[in-house]
This record gives sequence, C-alpha cells and structure tokens, in this order.
Amino acid sequence: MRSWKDAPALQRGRCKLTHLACKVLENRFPDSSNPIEEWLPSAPDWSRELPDIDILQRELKALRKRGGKVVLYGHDDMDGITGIYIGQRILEGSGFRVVPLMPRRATDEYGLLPERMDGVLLPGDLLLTVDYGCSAVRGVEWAIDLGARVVITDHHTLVHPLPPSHGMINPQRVGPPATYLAGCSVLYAALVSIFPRWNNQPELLTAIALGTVSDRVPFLGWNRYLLEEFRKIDIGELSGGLAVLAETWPARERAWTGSMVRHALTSVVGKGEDSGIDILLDFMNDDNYKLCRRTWKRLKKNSRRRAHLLSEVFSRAIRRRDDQASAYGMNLVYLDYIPDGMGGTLASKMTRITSRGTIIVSPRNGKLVGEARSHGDWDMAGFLVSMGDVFTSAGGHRMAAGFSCEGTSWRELRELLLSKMVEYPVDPVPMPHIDLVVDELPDPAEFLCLAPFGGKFLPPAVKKGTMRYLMNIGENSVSWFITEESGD
Ligand SMILES: [Mn+2]
Repeated sequence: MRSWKDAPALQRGRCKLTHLACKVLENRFPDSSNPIEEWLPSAPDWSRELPDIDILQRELKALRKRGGKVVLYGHDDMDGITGIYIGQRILEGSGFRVVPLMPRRATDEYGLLPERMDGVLLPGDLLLTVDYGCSAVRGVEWAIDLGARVVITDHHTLVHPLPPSHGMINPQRVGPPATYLAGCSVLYAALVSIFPRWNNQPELLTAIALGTVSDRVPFLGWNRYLLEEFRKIDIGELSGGLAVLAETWPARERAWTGSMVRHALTSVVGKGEDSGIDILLDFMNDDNYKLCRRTWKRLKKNSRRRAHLLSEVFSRAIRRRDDQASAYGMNLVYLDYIPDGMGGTLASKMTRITSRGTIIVSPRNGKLVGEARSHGDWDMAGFLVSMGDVFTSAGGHRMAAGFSCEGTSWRELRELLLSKMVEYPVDPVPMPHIDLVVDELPDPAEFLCLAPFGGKFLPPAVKKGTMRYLMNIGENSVSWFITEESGD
C-alpha cells in the first residue's frame, strides 16, 4: 500500500498519462489509431451523434408558440430521476412549464401508464420521456389519441414494434459508442444541443455522473468525457442537495471506482420502501445545505437498515441457486418473496460477489417478475428479448434488465431459461483480463491517471510469472492484489 501523496500521476489530465498507462490503453483499444482519444473523446457534437434532436427542437418551438406544457415522464431509478432533474432544470430555465411524472415501482406497472397521465397530460402538451418509453406502444398511442405530441428519450434496447411517437432519441438506433450513454445523458445531450448555454453546468454534470455510475453503463466513450467534465467542476458553485452529493463522492478529483460510488451514494439513496428515491428529485432541487445534510444523515440510517435486510435475503438467495444454471456459469434463483425494490440490488450484489450473471425470479400480483444483471460480455436485455413471447414484457440494457411473465409456471419458465442459456452464443463467465506482462511489478500508482474505473473499463491487471495482479483502489490508497477475479 502507498499513500496518494506520492503518486506520480495525480495531476492527471488529457496529456498527463504515464507511459505505462498509455501501454494499457494501447492494449485496451488495439484497433484504434489514437487510443487516448478513444478512451477519452473530446467534446461531442450531440446533434450529429444522436437521431431526432432536430424533431425535439421543432416540437419545443411549436409548444412555446401554442403555450402548452411539458410532461416529463421518467423511470423511478437513479438514472430516471437524475434525468428528470436535468430536464426540469433546463426546460424551466428556458421558460417552459414542466410537470414531472414518475411511476412508483412498488405500486405501478412498468411502462408509460395512461392512468398516470390522465388529467395531467392535456391536448397540446408535449410528452417527453427520459430513460423510458422506447417500448411503450400503449402509452404513446393513448397520448397521441388525446392530442398530445410525444418525444421519447431513452437508452434501452429497442423492442419492435416501436411506439408511434413523433420523435425517438435513442442511441440504440445508431449503435455504439453512443449506446453507452445513460438515459439521463441522452436527455442532457438533446437539451444542451438545443439550449447551448446549459452545456457543462456543474449541477447538471453532478446529476449525470450519479445517473451514469448508478445505471452501470460502460465508463467509455462519451460517458468518460462527461465524467471527466464532472471531475473538473468547482464544487463551490453547487448548493444544497447537489453540494452534499458531490462532497460525498469518494475521491472525486482523484481516482475512484463505480463500486465505491454505488456504495457511498447509490445504495444510500436506495430503492423501495423507506428509501431516498422518492425524495431524490426534491433533494437535488433543495438549496438549503444544512437541511440537506440532515436529510442525508437520515437516508444513511435508513440504508443501514435496508443493508441488513438485504444481507438476510442475500444469504437465502445464495443457498437457493439453481445447480444446472450454475453449471452454465449463471446464477438463477427463485425466491417466494423479495422486499419491494430489492430485486435489482440483490441481483447486482450476487453478480458482484460471485462474478456471474444473475437472474432472480419472484412472484408478484399473480405474475412472475425477474431482475437480471450481467457480467462480462453477456448482453442481458438481448438475451431476455431473444426469448420472444415467453415474457409479457422484457427489456433493459446490456448490464441490467428485467421481465414480467404471465400464465407460465416457475417450472416451465426455468426450463425455458435454461435451454436458452445453453444456446446463447456468449460465455457468461469472461476470462479475467491481463493488460501487461511484466518482470517486475510496477508502482500501481502509475495507473491512477486512468481512473475512474468500472462499467467495462476495469482497473489494470498485470501478469508476473504465473500470477495475475489486479489494481486495488481505496479512497486513499492503491495496491496490487493477487486474484482470479475480473475486477468489476
Ligand atoms: Mn437507465
């Protein structure tokens, strides 16, 4: 272990990469003529990278003329709520009336729900979604029949037939690297290209960083550009809840990993009953720093209670792993009961601890619902969607997805999942990566300039003799440890 103070590359920036760090990048991007630019791209022209931004621009212009409002409909997770914060901030700041709508996962179905919009969305309004809606045929048809205009912004995997919205800003329509973007960043990209004065505002970058890390999207491409802009913000320009979030961010200006942040922030906010997700939007909009500090303290206390409950459910889940699925390299677990909002967290935890993809199924309201997280190159949304009509609904993205299923017993569903797993052309357990083969172990601090690590950009690993060493970062220290783990 060595302290941060003597790290050679602490003062990092685009041109301050160490020689060894550059070698890692060459290894990670073997086909690129400029691995550094590949790793940390310069400022994008969003309107060229994403489709239909021009349509949103026209819709907003027409809306301003006729005087309707924007109904901003988002997913009730960190990505969705940070996206709603961003949309509300920019649109209200640009003179629009905005009404945010978030379905509650505990009580509501997934999707754009007419019953949620009824009485709120009026003829002549613009329904704008964030992190949501790219498969919401029923909700979009309902809104259009009502006489509203509809623009979807989302990053989830496309499932055909697509809803008949007037515009759909989804990077899945153009492919990687744009597909790495979190839902909140898709809306941000669209809105800052229409209203450029909102580009690189510290409060918006803080929201994006939180949405990006929480949503487990790759720390590559534009995400890395946005995270780098977040590193450079002046925290003194933030107030209230946003200041608390940025201050709590572990080693923000130095080197951090996604899992450090999810531990310190995402899991403190949490999901489900008693969690902070219901108040996160108000918290981010609150300017009263002292009050926000107190709220954060309360959230931390609640999250400790949830963590306790989670570890109970976790040990139950570990014991109930399906043997056959384990043999295929995947965790498959059926539980009679999971507390509200905990399925995804539980699947994430199992994936992290076992270095395996995880599918957790439980009954709810007469249906089977599933939460799934992937590991390595396994595309979880792609896998579930490839099962076709088995599910009433299924979707998500590569790393995190979910489904619900009606009229099928667990026994039948299990058989179907297992037979698909065998056929799916990706090994669910990837080989641990090795960046460099060395004679002498280098100073691990040489690689700190490559941080942040997480989401498909794992800490460097080196091989010396027959041993593999993975870089291990703490908030104030860095070291090597001998491991067969991938490092996520
Ligand atoms: Mn998302």
